[in-house]
Amino acid sequence: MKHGNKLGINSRLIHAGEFENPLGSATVPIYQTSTFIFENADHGAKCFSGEDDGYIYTRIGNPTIHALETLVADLESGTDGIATSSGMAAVNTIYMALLSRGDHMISSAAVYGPSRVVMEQHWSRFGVESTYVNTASLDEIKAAIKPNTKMLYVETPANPTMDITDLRACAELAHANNMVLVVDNTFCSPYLQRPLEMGADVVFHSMTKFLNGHADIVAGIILTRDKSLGARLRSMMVTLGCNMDPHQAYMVIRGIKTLGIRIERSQLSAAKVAVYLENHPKVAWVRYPGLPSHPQHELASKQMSGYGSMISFELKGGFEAGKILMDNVKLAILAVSLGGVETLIQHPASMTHSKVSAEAKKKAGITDGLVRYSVGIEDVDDLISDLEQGLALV
Ligand code: LCS
Repeated sequence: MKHGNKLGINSRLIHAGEFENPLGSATVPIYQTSTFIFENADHGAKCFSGEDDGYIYTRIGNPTIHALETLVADLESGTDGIATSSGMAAVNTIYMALLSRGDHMISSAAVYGPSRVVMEQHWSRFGVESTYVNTASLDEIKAAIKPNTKMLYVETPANPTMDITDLRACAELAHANNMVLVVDNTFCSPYLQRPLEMGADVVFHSMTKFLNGHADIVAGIILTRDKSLGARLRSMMVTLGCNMDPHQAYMVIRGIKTLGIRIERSQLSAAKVAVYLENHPKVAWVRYPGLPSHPQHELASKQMSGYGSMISFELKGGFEAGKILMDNVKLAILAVSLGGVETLIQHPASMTHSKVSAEAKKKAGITDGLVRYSVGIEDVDDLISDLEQGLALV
């Protein structure tokens, strides 16, 4: 990084990240290779021993992927970035690297469905215990701590309830109790929230969402601010083989360049859509961190630099009414995922969170009627007209 950390975030989105550039290319080249040539046998041995930092094999490291890893590490104020094939690959790399048989983790009850389901259904088979609480309440977290608790895992804002967890307070609590704080920062991206700066030990993203931003790539990344923790996580990713592909890395680097302008535009529209929905007579409630009615609006204002573009709401007619709306919007796309330039609408209870048990969904506040809306960068008047015509049919 030739400019250091002094540049503003919009400049760093475009110029941060390290890559070797012998030909002076203006963008990061795609090193589409599985393996790298050694100068001689001694050089090969030195690359493997770590004496030489030359590239060996793309699962272990690749210049295009390295450019992305150093770029996102810079944006998140981390020392290490470890790119993964998907957000779920990042989740499982973290669980496997940092939890062992007999360990216990505490997680936000409202998290992306599979992040919870993989722990409850699979990591439990290897002797890892987990408890799910409302991490917006420090008392609930404290009550769940056991002698073998090693990890506090939070998603904020949470998918899909938009609950906000106090990251600074969680970091303090985790460190006082010998736990690592892991934060899923997917809903914010480093543009709006940087958990490592607030004391988190590990941050990760589904880069499928805001960072890439164009609904054409599935990708993940893990960030830390501790070199030895970074080395443990990298070694696990390499061993599991859930590395990114160089072309995928190139696409995400390309998407990140416009992260700032995409977020600024979509969150401006989200604020207007949230107010429109809150004032609509057929809407029961709206959860958007920027609305004063959000229970943690003040906390959101303290730890996020903007309120993002994710909205959850429920219609007075519950699930049946939500279904009519989802089937009748014409501009918003009925699809899972989020954080892209296109507006998406989906039903968490039957889609993204369908594998979470009914009881767990209830406890986490994922009601049957909850509709999730990811605001893109279309004209906001068109989005509101689209909702208006859909709501008229409810
Ligand atoms: N964390 C969060 C907060 C997510 O929203 C997702 C995916 C993941 C992790 C997993 O990332 P992936 O492997 O898909 O890259 N969320 C999705 C969603 O809400 N709809 O479809 C996928």
